[in-house]
Amino acid sequence: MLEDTIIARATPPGIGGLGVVRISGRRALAVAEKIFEAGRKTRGGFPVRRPVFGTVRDPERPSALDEAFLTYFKAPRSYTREDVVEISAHGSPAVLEAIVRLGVEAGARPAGPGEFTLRAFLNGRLDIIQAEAVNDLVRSVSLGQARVSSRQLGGSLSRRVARLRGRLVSLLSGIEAGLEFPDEGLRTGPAAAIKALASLIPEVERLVASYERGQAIGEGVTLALVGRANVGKSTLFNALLGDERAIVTPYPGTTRDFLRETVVIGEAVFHLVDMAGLGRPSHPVEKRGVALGRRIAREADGLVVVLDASKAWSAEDGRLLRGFAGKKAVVVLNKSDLPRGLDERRVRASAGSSPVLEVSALKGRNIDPLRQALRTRFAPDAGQDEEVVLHARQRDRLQGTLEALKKAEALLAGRGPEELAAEELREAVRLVGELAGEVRTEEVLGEVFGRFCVGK
Ligand SMILES: Nc1nc2c(ncn2[C@@H]2O[C@H](COP(=O)(O)OP(=O)(O)O)[C@@H](O)[C@H]2O)c(=O)[nH]1
Ligand SMILES: [Mg+2]
Repeated sequence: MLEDTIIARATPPGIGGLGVVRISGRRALAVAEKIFEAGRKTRGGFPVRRPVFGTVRDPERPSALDEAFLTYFKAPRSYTREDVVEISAHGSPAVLEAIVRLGVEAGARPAGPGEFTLRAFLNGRLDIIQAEAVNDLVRSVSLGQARVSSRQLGGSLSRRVARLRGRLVSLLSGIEAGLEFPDEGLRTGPAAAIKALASLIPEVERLVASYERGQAIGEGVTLALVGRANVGKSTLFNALLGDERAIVTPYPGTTRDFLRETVVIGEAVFHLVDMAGLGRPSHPVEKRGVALGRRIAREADGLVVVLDASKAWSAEDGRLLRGFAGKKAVVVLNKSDLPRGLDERRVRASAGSSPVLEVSALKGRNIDPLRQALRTRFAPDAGQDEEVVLHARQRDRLQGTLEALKKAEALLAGRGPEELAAEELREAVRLVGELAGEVRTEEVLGEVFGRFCVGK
């Protein structure tokens, strides 16, 4: 599989000042020599890690295609640990496509999405968590995510997982030694094992819990704006986005399906969804909009419940607040610029633990405090160096590990057979191994590298 040499543009499609084509594999240099001519003759081939100026040319044609810089990274000191050549030309799609085509004619094969990173992984340059971090980093839309991903690319999470695995393995082997050679005093007895688990379990729990924050700075948290028609949801949506995106009208029920836009607040990414009101629809189109709205609200990570503070409390407000109980929410009393009609105590009584904020979406009043409230509620800050789990794949393995550890603890505490507890620990070791890709399965590779395709 790694016999062949691959080529692809490394910069995004479209026009740019510069565009880069990358070649990796044994024949990278040979391919580059066929299509690139150095401006000055370089004795003994291309220098390593130093750009060389020259021209890209079709071996079949006399005139040059473009001026370019070529940089040669000699194996194993390259991104993929293979010989890598990067050709940095002008960013014309036609030129870059031609360079790739010439490279293919010269013996390279077009690379698939994520294939350079896959090679870096297969050649042991990155583990799987780091490979995921590369993909996250290039896709990050917030500096918070970029920072976390950059640290994970440096191996912070991998080291943490490796330490965890080490501790699990030594606990397991202590128990196994006891099972195999009961008389040699090597054994880790149930009491010692329970003690070890008591410190391992909270550590895994913390990692599992960090996924919520990871979501906020990674894929983003989906927040649905819900409320009756005309309470000002679309106006608030625009105020949070800072522009006119949703259609605002004084007529109830004009947002008939939904709008979704992304905002970054602090380090957190939010996808705000503005929908049709959840009141009583009359028009059939509106009815469909309302049904869709209910589904979106149910599936959202959290809600912004919008009430009209200028209107008296209605049974519908109560239904709205109760209807979504059990979902994380922030309650907004909008139209606070108008004379107050709503009894705030009733709202607070029904809002449970959700914060309640007064704003005026129309006048832009209190919008920043609302932004901060959304951040605290849905993306609580962790310490600067706190490790964050960004992927469902990682979270699932950690969750499985946690369950296995808890079962092992319960078995040991209940004086169940130690062999069964050891079995649970083996499962935990296997899952943690999959987490960092030490245990390589087709499934894990597919899960991770499948996501590299454009559009995730
Ligand atoms: N006075 C006042 N009017 C508002 C405020 N927010 C929205 N409105 C008005 O309320 C009406 C309905 O707003 P809209 O955003 O379309 O409500 P939606 O049906 O919930 O999306 C429009 O006439 C808005 O200008 C506010 O904070 N104060
Ligand atoms: Mg609307």
